[in-house]
Amino acid sequence: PQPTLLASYQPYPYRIGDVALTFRLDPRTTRVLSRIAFAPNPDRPGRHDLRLDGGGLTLIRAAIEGADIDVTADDTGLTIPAALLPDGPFTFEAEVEIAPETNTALEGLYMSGGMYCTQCEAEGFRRITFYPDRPDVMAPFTVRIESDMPVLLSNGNPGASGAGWAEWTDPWKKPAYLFALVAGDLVAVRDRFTTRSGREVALAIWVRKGDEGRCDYAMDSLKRSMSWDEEVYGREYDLDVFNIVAVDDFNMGAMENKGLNIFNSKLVLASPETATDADFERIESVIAHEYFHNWTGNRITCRDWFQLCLKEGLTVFRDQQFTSDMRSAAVKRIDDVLQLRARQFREDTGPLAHPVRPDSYVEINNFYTATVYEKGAEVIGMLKRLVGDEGYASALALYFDRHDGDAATIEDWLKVFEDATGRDLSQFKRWYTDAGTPRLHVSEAWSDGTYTLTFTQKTAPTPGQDQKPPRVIPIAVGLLNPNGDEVVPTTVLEMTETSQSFRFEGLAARPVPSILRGFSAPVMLERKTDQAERAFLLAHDTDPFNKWEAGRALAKDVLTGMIAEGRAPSTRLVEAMGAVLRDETLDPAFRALCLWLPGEDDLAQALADAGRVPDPAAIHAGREALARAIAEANAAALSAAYDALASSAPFSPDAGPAGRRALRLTCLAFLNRIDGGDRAAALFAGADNMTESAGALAALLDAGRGEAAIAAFHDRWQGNRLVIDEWFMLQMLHGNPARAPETARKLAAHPDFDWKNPNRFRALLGGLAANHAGFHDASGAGYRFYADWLLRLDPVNPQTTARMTTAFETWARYDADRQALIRAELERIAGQPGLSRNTGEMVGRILG
Ligand code: B3K
Ligand code: ZN
Repeated sequence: PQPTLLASYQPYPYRIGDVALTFRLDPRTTRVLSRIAFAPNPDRPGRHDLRLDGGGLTLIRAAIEGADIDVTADDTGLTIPAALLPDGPFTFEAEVEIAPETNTALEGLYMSGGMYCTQCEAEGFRRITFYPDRPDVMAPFTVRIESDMPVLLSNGNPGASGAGWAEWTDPWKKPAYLFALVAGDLVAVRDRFTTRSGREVALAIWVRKGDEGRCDYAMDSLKRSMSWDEEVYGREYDLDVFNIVAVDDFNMGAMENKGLNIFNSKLVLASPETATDADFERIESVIAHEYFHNWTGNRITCRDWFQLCLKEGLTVFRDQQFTSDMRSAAVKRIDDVLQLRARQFREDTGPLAHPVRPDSYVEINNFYTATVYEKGAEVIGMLKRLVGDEGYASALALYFDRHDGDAATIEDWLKVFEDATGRDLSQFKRWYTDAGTPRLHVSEAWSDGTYTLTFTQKTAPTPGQDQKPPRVIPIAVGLLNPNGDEVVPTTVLEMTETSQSFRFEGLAARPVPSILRGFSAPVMLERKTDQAERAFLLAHDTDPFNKWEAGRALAKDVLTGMIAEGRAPSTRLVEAMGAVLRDETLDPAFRALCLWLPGEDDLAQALADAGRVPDPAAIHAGREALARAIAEANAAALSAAYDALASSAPFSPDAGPAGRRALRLTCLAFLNRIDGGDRAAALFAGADNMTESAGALAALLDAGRGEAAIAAFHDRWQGNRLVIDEWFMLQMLHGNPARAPETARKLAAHPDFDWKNPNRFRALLGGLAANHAGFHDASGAGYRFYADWLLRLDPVNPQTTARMTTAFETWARYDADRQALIRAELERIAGQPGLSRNTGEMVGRILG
């Protein structure tokens, strides 16, 4: 297939005045009638054919200005020759037939658990009717739904309705990817919100009967999001209703359709008994994210899909700010950087590396990546640091003012910052156009009270980009004196050259530097230092991110030494961990993060970076050995903390109690290595919430005594799909990794393995891929099993299959045998007749 290129962008030759759609719903033969008012686009003078996108549609009838025309569609759409079109504006009508029941790809109109729902981003609307399915074509929509389903929903405000039909009007012009329709036997949990200018908004979360008791947290998160966006960004909601629908079969997390957000039920439904603290936090942030899209995405959308980061990077940045305000900013920053490194750095240093704004794609759904989302958010964080909080606020005000109603570009975005602050951002723009994570090397010099830091930046070539000119890097630095007092508070150094020095004068003693505070740029810091200095910063740094980072780097040094050189666990680290654990002045959630050892995939990358070939089994064994050493040396403190953190208060999902549970479960994970699972068994028996229940089950599996608990957990929760997903996932992630391929095979044969459901598929197969030592088992059994299932899912659901090929993106790190095994699986997939375009593109890129 031919790639689509950013450089080939052309405006669509027509504009749309309005769109009227009628749906006659039926599982096998849904009729969609459309009436679209077109007018020539003055930005594309001349006469043009009318090209409409469409896929999998049966055309029943098409008409121009009310007169039937004879056209035939191919498998990508239909073209009406200019000769058949009037000179000025005209109306196009079509009637098509589709079969939602057989739509297993979950794109377009499909069915989930007996209800009708839609997913149109990025290019799903063309599976509903013929249309210019591109984000720069925007129009107001009116929708009529005819169905005997009791609840009929679409975008915008409700209009007239009667038995078996309902009408909806969306007054805001929007691109087709924001279209949504839902019809089902649903119940609503309702609430209200009054915007600060006095608009009364009726809020509703629609779920299947029986689920209405698990919507409170989502509703509360929605109201807090609405207030926050008013307070912090001055953005108000703009319709009379805001509807959220939970569906069980969904390819990703959620979707920001105008006025009708559709969510994976995992990100709506929660109660203390069924959801973990991590689930609650994720629900809060995704509810906020989708709500924030109403301004950053919907009111201002993207000109084309290359600009995806315009809405996604910004909306992730906004949801991160929201969570920092609702919870602990330090903990949130650490969590975000952990995710960034685990997913985005991994992507950016491998065969799938691409710019935050890509310039070519075969299948756009393959570009909803950590780079576009999370690195896209980091780039905005850097921009904010460079222009300051006030500069950021005025640039954003200008952005909303200037571009409301537009389909905008990254150039537009940068221009508002330039106009609002007077800064030249031409070099900064490289963060959007150049792929790859810069390595930032630091060296230092000290003489006569002057301390000099010299930085050198270097970015390795990425696919299709050999040259990497220097970028602007904001480096937040603070200096401590040898007593641990801060002598230079956080200062932002602005690096613009390949190599650059910065001097600090008038210091009484050689300082200890704290570099890249708050993780001020998404780079890999390279600095020669020793364990003593890392332990010093862990004890004294005033910047919470760098305090955590020092402990993390220390743990990584120790672990790579243990794994690659057979060194003993470092007593310095073991003691430093004990000190953090006992430091009651620190937030429990922060202490839990400090104690948590780097993951195995992370260690594999660290070893590869150091020029070594990672051995997955040795990594697992090394990490286990260090965890055990920490547990043995700190047994009394861990046990005391574990007991002291027990709570008899009623469950609250708030950050405070959640942080105490996180620390307590971290203590458990260490103690579990020396108590044979006794505490875990007691906790499992007594837990009244899913956080502790799942934590205890994980520990029991790790201790090799999970069997009875696995059975009991399944018995108790077999009616709850989301909890059963967790049940599959925990078994894949915990226990002896050598048995993971076998466990996977056993679970795939379980009657509950409903593999066409993306959550269930991800629980088992995603769980296997996340079990580093199990997935990379030397026999290749993990790879083979995984590839078998990708091949099975591909014809059913190409989008989810393609996304999951990323388990193989790190193949080049490993030894020749594993490389050969992985390549063989990738080639087997690539050679599959009829392989989807989605998976074909991904596998091709991974193979290089
Ligand atoms: N915009 C959607 C993602 C659509 C993914 C299409 N493959 C959810 C979000 O980012 O909020
Ligand atoms: Zn988004």
